[in-house]
This record gives sequence, structure tokens and C-alpha cells, in this order.
Amino acid sequence: MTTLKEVLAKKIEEHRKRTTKLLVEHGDVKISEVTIAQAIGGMRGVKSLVTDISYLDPYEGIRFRGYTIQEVMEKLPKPEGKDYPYVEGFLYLLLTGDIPTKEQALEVVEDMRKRSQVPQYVFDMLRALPRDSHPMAMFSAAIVSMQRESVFAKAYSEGKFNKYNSWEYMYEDVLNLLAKLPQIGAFIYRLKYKGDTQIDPDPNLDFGGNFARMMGIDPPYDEVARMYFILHSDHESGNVSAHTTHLVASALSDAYYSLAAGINGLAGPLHGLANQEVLAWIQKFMEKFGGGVPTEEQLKQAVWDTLNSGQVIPGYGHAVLRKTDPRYTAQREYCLKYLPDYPLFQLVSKLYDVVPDILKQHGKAKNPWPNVDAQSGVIQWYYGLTEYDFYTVLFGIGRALGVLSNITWDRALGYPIERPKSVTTDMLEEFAKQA
Ligand code: FCX
Repeated sequence: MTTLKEVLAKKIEEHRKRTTKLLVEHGDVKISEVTIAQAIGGMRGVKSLVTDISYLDPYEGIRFRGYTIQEVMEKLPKPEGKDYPYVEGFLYLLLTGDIPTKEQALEVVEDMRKRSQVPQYVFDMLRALPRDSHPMAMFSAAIVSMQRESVFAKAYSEGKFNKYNSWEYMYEDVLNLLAKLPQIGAFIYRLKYKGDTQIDPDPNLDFGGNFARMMGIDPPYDEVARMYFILHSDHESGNVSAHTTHLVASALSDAYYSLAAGINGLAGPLHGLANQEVLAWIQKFMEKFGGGVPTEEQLKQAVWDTLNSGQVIPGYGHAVLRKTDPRYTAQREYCLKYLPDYPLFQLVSKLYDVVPDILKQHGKAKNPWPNVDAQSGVIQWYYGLTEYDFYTVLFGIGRALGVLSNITWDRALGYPIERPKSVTTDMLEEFAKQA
């Protein structure tokens, strides 16, 4: 057994007592109320999910296992000579809550390398899909196609499964699945955009380093990959991709079914697809202004034109955040270090100067500040990844780290099938009358 699995088993044993005590002794304590506006309005702010993997404070932004982005980047072990941590060490943190030593991180690197071989039928299936399929549809199809590999589903069908050991089968699926995602993502990219010229993984490289290699993009893109996957990993439990993965897993569907479902949610333009939308939107108005960097006045006009045509400004606003997303800031800092003079970065910075004020004047968005998606496409574009349809796959590889850690814990703590109650409009009208 690896150190990660051993440590996790110990943590789970300890944590189960806390969950049981809460349920048995304090199960009736109220933590939230639901208004009519929340029931109609996407359950915004209703506290009804539990996760310890990450927490999103509206004003501070995300903390992973209690650590800010900056702390995560500083404290986690890094490959020799690199600024960004091993993704594998970050997974150790998400699963256990502990910062691993370099040896512990390297043990996960080695374990995942052993699990990383993608079955040939996945490549055959991807090649058989129409080449103009969206990369997210291909990514989701690749994940669900591997469901036959699930040790969780096998254990269930063989009757080996019980409430106490089910997390171990989930853990095996989670590690097996995560280890394959960089190659699947890079395969889709090179199949669609590089004439199906594939680059083999290098067994000596880590998750981020290998992804960059298989994409065919030189360093420091390996650093971008590490940063990007960590930043996009988790955003507590209520966002569409995390919630969907959790919901589907709650029916005891395995990690393959659950992650594919979450990825399908991530593909929506109000969620993960917003990062490609940002680039598409910027390109559109740059074309309109003859390809050059627009003036501030032209930018303001472009923002108003978008709003007046009833569309949202991609990369701005958030359901929970009420300040600039620290994931935006972390990527901005990368840009300031590596590409400060890049025109597209300067344009994105100029948008930061004009959009919040316009959104405030417009008066609808509760949060006028940029989110993670406003900045991420620029970095990809700079390193030659201009096929922005692909950007959400990058988000998806990162997001898998968080949502799969979550469903491992869902099984460990025996969370039941999720089944909120619905009411009819007649009933809401009746509640309103009685209020
Ligand atoms: N531009 C224009 N209008 C916006 C807006 C934006 N960026 N953000 C919110 N609004 C509008 C909403 O459309 C809504 O209008 P309505 O009353 O006519 O329906 C009103 O402001 C109130 O919405 P609000 O409560 O602030 O935001 P929601 O929680 O409903 O939605 C998202 C949050 C993120 C979906 C919304 O801000 C949005 O559409 N942003 C643009 C898309 C985007 O960047 N998504 C990525 C978010 C995230 F980081 C991720 O998941 O990846």
C-alpha cells in the first residue's frame, strides 16, 4: 500500500467519528434556510453540501484544505529547478489535508506513472469520432468509454462491496483515471489540430511535465500546466462540475460515469467554456477594430455592445465570489513575470481596467470582478495553443483532481444518494400567501 493510501485510510477512520457524531448528536441543528428566490434561482447560497477539500470565501477566494493559492504554491514540493509544485503532491494534499514531503509526492508520481497506460480502444474510439466533434465531447466520451475498467463497478457486481470498504475501490478508480487524463487530453489535441501526430509520454516526467511534452510545447509550458491544473482543481462543491460529479456518484455510479457527467457540465458557456468564450470574444472585437490593440474608448464600446445585445461579458462575474478571483490574480502574476509585454495580455489588463465599472453601471451582475477564465486563455495563446475550443479540456483535467478527491471522500463517509425535494409553483404561491 502507498503512503498516500495509508495516510488516507487513517484520516478516514478519524473523520468518520466526526461525521457520525454530527449526525447522531446534532442532526437537527439548522445551517440554512431556503427562500422562494433561492428555490427558483438556482439554489444560490443554500448551504446544503459538505466538503473538506476546498472552501470558497466570497471575499478571499478559494482555499484548498485551508491553504491559499500562494501557500499551496510555496509549500508543496517541486520538481528540481521549477517554480510550480508537482500536481501529484497537490493531489496528496487534496486527499489527505497534509502537505507531503518530496518523497511522498514522488511516490504518487511513481504510482500514477504505473497507472497511466491508456487502453488502445480509447484512441480507436476517438479516431472514429467526427474530427469536428468538440474536444469536450471527445474528452467526456473517452472517460466514459473506460467505464469497463472500473474496479468499483466490478467489486459492486461481485458483492464485495460494503459501506466501509467502498472508498478503497473508488480510490483505485480515481488514481487510475487521473493518471490517464494528461495523455487523453494531449491525444485529443494532436488528433484534432496537429494531424494526429502523437508524442509518447516520458516515464521520467511528472503529470505536468508529461502533459507539456505530449502536447508538443516546450518549457516553460510544463510550469503553465502545473499551475493551471492546480488552479482549476476545485472550487468547493456547489459549482456545476463538482456538484454533478458528486450527484452522479451518490447513486453509487463509479468514477468514470461520475467524472464524465461533471465534464459535460463544465462544457457549458456559463461554467468552464467561458475561458474559450473570452478568447473568442476578444478576437471578434479585435477583428472589428482592424486587428490592432483597441483604444480604451473602443474597448468600452465593445463591452457595452455585448451587454446591450443581451449577452454576458465572459470571464466576469461569479455566483459566490464578490472580489477579483485569486485564480485570476495568480495567472496575472505569471503573465507579469513571463509575458508582460504580450499585446493580448495588455488587452486583458485593459479590460480589467474598464469592465468592472461598466458592469457596476449596468447594474445587474452581483460581482463585477474577473474570474479565473478571464486570464487563462491568454497564457495558452502565448505558448502557441491558439485552438481555443481546446481550453476547457485543460480546465477539465485540472477539475478532475478536485471532484475525484471529493467523491473518494463521499464514499469514505458514506454520504447517501442525493435527493432534494421539489415543490410546484402552486405550492410556492400558497407559501407566499401564508407569509
Ligand atoms: N456580464 C453581464 N451580465 C452578467 C454577468 C456578466 N459577466 N454576470 C452576471 N450577469 C447578470 C446575470 O446574467 C443576471 O442577469 P439576469 O438577472 O438578467 O438573469 C444578473 O447579472 C445577476 O447574476 P449574478 O447573480 O450576478 O450571477 P449568477 O450567479 O446568476 O451567475 C455567472 C454567475 C458566472 C454564471 C455569471 O456571472 C456569468 O454569466 N458570467 C460570465 C460567464 C463566466 O465567466 N463564467 C465562468 C464562471 C466561473 F469562473 C467558472 O465556472 O468557470
